[in-house]
Amino acid sequence: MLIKIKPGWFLPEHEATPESVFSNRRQFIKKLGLASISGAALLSGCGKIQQEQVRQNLEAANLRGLSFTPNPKFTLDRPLTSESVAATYNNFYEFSSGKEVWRNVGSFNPHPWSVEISGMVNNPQTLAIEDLLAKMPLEERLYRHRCVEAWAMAVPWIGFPLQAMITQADPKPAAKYVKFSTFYRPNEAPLQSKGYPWPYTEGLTIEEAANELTFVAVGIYGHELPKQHGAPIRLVLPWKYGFKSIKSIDKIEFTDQKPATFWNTLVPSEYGFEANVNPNIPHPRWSQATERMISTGDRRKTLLYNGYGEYVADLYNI
Ligand SMILES: Nc1nc2c(c(=O)[nH]1)N[C@H]1C(S)=C(S)[C@@H](COP(=O)(O)O)O[C@H]1N2
Ligand SMILES: [Mo]
Repeated sequence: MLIKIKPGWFLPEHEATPESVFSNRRQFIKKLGLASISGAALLSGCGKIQQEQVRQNLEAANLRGLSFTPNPKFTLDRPLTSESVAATYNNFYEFSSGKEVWRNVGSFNPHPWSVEISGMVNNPQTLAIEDLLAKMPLEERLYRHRCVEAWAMAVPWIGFPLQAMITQADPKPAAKYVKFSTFYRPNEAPLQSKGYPWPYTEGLTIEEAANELTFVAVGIYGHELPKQHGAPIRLVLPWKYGFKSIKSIDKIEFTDQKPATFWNTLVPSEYGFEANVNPNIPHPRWSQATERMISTGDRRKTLLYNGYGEYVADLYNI
């Protein structure tokens, strides 16, 4: 994503390392006639050595397995993205403006953790993540994910509907929006010392927040979230562009004011508050008609609401 005031360290995705490295490497390999090298490994930036590093990195993270029930309602129209690709191609600007977030999360310590629920609610509370995990029945959902940068993946999240937390908090009738914030820890997140409007914030209308699709993830691929995916707790909104799915949440606030959000504050002309996936509304600098799957490189047609219209179309009047 490109911002108007462009610091030297900031690059939009298609100019950033992974993309340029991939295309240069692809040209290079073509020249050498090595086209037989796995397209998937190439596109993910995962040569054999990196695959091994990723595997070791995930193992070293010692992620706890979670018990959950698969929710058969949410199935996919495309193959699942491999874990090693999803875990090495992330957006998490607190740690990196490129995709190699997994290499920069070493100092981040998401344990212990709690989430403060405040604002226009009858039951303000601070929930320790351990208590939440013990209390909430966990389910697994296979969801498509679409980044505004036109890449996509499909992954198995573990968590619970946000609605369960909303019911507990018991919002007052005046609450019209829900605001979410990520931690602010410049000592653990190197880019929080740079001039972005930290902490990262996002927002939903109360109707969007209560929608069946709106999911709070505490795990992925059978275990707790690795740091690069937003440990220990994040939002997953599969019908909206990925930047709405805020990671590592520590505050949820109910309010009657539309919350200021991170990307909308930086570049209002490019990143709206609603940000629903829509192939017919181009980003000001690129088309949104198609998307690229990060594991295989397949190009697919973008689906309106990322294919989730049956759940969310009645929230909007387009
Ligand atoms: N706190 C925070 N949350 C964030 C981001 C971020 O930079 N910081 N990036 C967003 C974007 S643009 C995307 S596409 C998704 C990526 O999620 P993933 O890395 O787990 O695939 O996280 C979203 N949540
Ligand atoms: Mo994104």
